[in-house]
Amino acid sequence: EESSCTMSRNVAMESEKGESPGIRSLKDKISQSDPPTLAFPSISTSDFKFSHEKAAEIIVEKVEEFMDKLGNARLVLVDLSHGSKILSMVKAKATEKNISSTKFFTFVGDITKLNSEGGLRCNVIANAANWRLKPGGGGVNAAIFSAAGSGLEVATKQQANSLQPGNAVAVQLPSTSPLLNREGVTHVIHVLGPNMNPQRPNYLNNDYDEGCKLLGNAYSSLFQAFISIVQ
Ligand code: AR6
Repeated sequence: EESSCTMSRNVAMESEKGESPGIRSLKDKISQSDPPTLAFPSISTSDFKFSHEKAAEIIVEKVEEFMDKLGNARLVLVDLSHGSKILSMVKAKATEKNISSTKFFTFVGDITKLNSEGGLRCNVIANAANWRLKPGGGGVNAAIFSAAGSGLEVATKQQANSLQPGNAVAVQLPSTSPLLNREGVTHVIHVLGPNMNPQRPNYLNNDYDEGCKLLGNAYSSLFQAFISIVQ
């Protein structure tokens, strides 16, 4: 019930009379193309142990800030389970602030299988990355690198070797990537959030002044990178 995804199938109706198969399949493709959509996980709230309450506040604040810059594009916060605390908190706050539910909504599913398993086409997905921009390490980072194939690591290295907390880097998937061919994802945007886990690099030692600033920066960088890709 998390989804309010709508498919636009209206163009297909027009491709009836005597058109070449080429034109027809092109129109079918257009009819299947949903609005530009960024699916993103909640940055820093699992392995990096950032406060869910503070993160929910920042997500909604940043989504609101970017609403006017989106055009017909959409933002979707994704998490794995229906019991996700962060999804329910964000949903409640977004409703409170009257944020348009067609331009921003939450969705339960694996971010690497949104199209194949959830029927939600997202041309861009965000990754909660590590500073080395390396595969593995668990969480959504491991899932995305594994689903994208080795081409993502190569393409990422061509863009950047590391990332500072609060920053994002967009990477275009190579044409061979299963994430592109199966899910329709053209870009992955790596985001490094603030870290409140003493076992991980760049530990902030509970400094939420700095942490909130960095998480805000992380979402600004993410949404800005998405807008640059789709406009
Ligand atoms: N699909 C959708 N959401 C997911 C998935 C998935 N496949 N997997 C996890 N989530 P985390 P962080 C959600 O820990 O806190 C890594 O080891 C999860 O429920 O992935 O920013 C990196 O290498 C949570 O809501 O990211 C870094 O070292 C959200 O994604 C470190 O973890 C983020 O959880 C980053 O930690």
